[in-house]
Order: sequence, then C-alpha cells, then structure tokens
Amino acid sequence: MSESSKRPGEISASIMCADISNLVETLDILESESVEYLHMDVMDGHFVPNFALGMDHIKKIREISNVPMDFHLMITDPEEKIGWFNFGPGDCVIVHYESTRHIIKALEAIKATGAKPGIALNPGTPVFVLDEILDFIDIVAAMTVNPGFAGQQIVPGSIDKVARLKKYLIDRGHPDIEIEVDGNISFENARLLRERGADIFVAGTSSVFGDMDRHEAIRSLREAII
Ligand code: S6P
Ligand code: MG
Repeated sequence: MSESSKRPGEISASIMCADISNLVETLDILESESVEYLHMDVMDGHFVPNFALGMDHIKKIREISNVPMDFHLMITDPEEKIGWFNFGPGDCVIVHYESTRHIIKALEAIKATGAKPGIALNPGTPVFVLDEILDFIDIVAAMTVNPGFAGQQIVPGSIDKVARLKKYLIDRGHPDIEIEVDGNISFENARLLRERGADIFVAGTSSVFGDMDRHEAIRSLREAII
C-alpha cells in the first residue's frame, strides 16, 4: 500500500470485553479518547456457540454514548432481523458470509437503514467469495480468530490473508473498501496488520481491555496503527 493511499487507522472497541460494572466510566473514556466505533458483538447461540449483547443492552448503550456503533452480527439469517435494530448513518453493520443463503438481501437491507454494510469472513473462508458482492459492501471484516469468544489466539495465516485481501480489493478496482480485523488484535498484531493494509482494528482483551490503564492502552494502539 502506498503511503498516499493510506487511510487513518481506526479503533473499534469491543464492548463485549468491557467490565459491565464500570461500563458508564468505560464508555466515557472511549468517547474522550475519540475512539471511532463501539464494536457491538451480537451472538445468537446458533451461528456461534455463545450469546452476546441483546437488544435492551444495545439500546441502553446508545443512550449513554455518542460514539458510532460497529455491529458484528454473528447470527443465522441476519436479513430477517435487520429491522429489530435501530441502525442508522454513522454505524457499520457487518454480517457473516457464512450466515445466510441470501447475502445480497442482507446487505441491501442494511444499506436501506443508512448504515455502512460490511461482510465478515471466517478464518476458513476464502477471499474469492467476495467476487459477486463487492458492489454491495463498504467494509470487509477479516476474522483473525474463529468467532464466538474473546481472549483467543490469532489463527496462523490470517495476517497473510489480510495482505492477500488488500491486493484482491485493489486488483478488483475496490481500494475504497475498508478492511477490519477482529480477534487477538494485540499491539504487535495490530502493527503487522496495519502494514498489510488493515484500516479498522477491533480492540478487545489483547489491547484496550487488557491490564494496561485504559487511556494508555488506547494511545499505544493508536501508535501501532498510524
Ligand atoms: C469474537 C468477537 C470479537 C471479540 C474480540 C475480542 O467472536 O467477534 O469482536 O470481542 O475479538 O478481542 P480479543 O483481543 O479478546 O481477541
Ligand atoms: Mg467481533
């Protein structure tokens, strides 16, 4: 990637990893540090073997924070559930390629809300599945762990996959599509992924919600993704 074509790296803080007993304080810190997105993991216990962030929880967080939301829907047949949420301009809404037989329908339903549509690829899903949907997306989220849980180790090969994804998007005439990376985005992995073309970094237990002071961790992650 040439330096001139580089967009600023952005942070999407994984709310599933935040300590619920200090949530208001944490949301204030994220806003004061100008974190670009709140990463909202939604899990249905079917597409992934876990549950996360229900509708009431999301609604409450919207009332407390002005930071735009980056929804990661790990749910089966998302096209049937887009209307459950209150998505709008400024938000990103990412659905999994593997979660539906009607992926274009899901992406069109997201677009109609005014949010940016995105597609997530599991570590085992090849980049070429994007061939027919490039005109329908603003973001590709490359999962760097198998979705379902925080605190996992990066899947080997996913750093190289981001380099291949970046080249693929440029070769197909879509350099404008942003690349998000999600899973074990440590300061070091963030730096390596930035070099390979990632734009949006999901910050969980490996960085912003680790042991370091929250402000210091956000600033260190920013330095890694310049
Ligand atoms: C995992 C989920 C992620 C995690 C995040 C956790 O299914 O999609 O967004 O919340 O990756 O980060 P970490 O640093 O604990 O892996
Ligand atoms: Mg996620």
